Amino acid sequence: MPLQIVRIKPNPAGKDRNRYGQTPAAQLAGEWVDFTNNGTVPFDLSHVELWHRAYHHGQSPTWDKVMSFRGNLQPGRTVRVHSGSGPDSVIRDEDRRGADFHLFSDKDYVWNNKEGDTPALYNPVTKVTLDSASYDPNPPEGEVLTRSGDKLVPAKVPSYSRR
Ligand SMILES: [Ca+2]
Repeated sequence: MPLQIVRIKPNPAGKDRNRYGQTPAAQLAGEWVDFTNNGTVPFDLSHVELWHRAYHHGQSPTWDKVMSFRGNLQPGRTVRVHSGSGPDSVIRDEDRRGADFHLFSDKDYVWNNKEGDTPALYNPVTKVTLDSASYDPNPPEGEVLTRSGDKLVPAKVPSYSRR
């Protein structure tokens, strides 16, 4: 499939909530996932949805829809879906780099820390999963995970393996 989930920052650095129990918009926008059109022709996003694994107390996880899209994604272009509602001006430079389009899910934090997660691109008309990739529980804080096979993994080499 030309559409591929390529990167995710599931656990932005810093506290999830401030001391008033609120989430600053820039902090929320620091949680994001990227997908790219790796094909050679424009990809129609009008039947594409982004989903994830939602965990509920004591129950099996379910698939929950994060958002849907519209328009055509040109070859080689990357969409970044930020958590929260923006506006665009709250996106920090580090969270802006590396993507061509920035969208907001209009949701609170989406990507699980404790349980890990599986971003999936789904076509609800054909009921085909276009792409999905998982990451392990407890992703490092502030880390961008990159695609490797069917996983999203930390890019940095752990210091203990550098001897
Ligand atoms: Ca998270």
